[in-house]
Amino acid sequence: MREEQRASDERLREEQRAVRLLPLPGPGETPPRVLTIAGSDSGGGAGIQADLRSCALLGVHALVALTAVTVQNSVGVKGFHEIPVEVIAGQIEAVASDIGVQAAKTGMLASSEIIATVANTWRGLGLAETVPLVVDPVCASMHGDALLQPGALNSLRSELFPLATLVTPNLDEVRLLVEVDVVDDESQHQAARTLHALGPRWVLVKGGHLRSSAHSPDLLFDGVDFYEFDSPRIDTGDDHGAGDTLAAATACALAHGYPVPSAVEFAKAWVTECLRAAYPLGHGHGPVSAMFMLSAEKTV
Ligand code: PXL
Repeated sequence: MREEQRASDERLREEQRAVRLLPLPGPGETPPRVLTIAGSDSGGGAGIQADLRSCALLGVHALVALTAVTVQNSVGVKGFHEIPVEVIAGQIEAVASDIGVQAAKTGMLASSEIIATVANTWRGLGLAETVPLVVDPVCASMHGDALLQPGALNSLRSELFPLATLVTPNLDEVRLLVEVDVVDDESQHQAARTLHALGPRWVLVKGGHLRSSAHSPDLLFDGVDFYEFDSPRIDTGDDHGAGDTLAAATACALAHGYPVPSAVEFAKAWVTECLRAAYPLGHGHGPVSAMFMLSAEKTV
């Protein structure tokens, strides 16, 4: 009986691993590359720091085009410094021309000038036709501190969205971008249709901010079909970096050649596990944690 129980536990663990894992590179094998075009979080919870953790723990090599340096901790964002646009374009060109990129994601872009630079560089390098691009339209931190100039919403909609394979707004971002207040299933479908009309190939309207629900229903739309991804709501105040993590994991799966619905399904399972493993940090909100993937079984 105990043997049977052990075998069944092992099967369950195998199934969980299968959900979480992308194909891993062998020793000495070059992994797929994901470019993150995003800001730095000095508190280490969100932004490129979150992206790098998810990429590493999913066996993907992350490339970085840094857009801004935030001054923040677990309590809030005190300010940020924008990286000059030539330096942002230079980072994208340098890595794309030499190392090669299988998928990319954008996070904090801060200003209209930076959005225009990213869009023009992406198009100019001929990446728009060949490399999947996940656009996480970051507007504010979880504390409500602005991470994007209010006037830059238009640039996001008109310049970046048409280049996106997938856009991944949360409900606050949906309200800002298309003025749809998502309160139920019907308004979530309406938001997806309105966002899709702006030009991205796919839209994921994340339901995680529907606080009243016991579930976290995300809705994916390609202009024809709707796909629903549900997961239990993980009730934690330590969810800093959840959106970044979802977008990064989606980009990792796309870099492996997954179709968009499978990539989103994988990323949703990934972020749910990261939410389960979230930890407190400082005096405010702690981060979601990809470190649940680290195993104590291996030693050096
Ligand atoms: O989670 C959105 C986000 C993205 N990028 C940076 C951030 C935040 C939230 O605080 O600081 C740099």
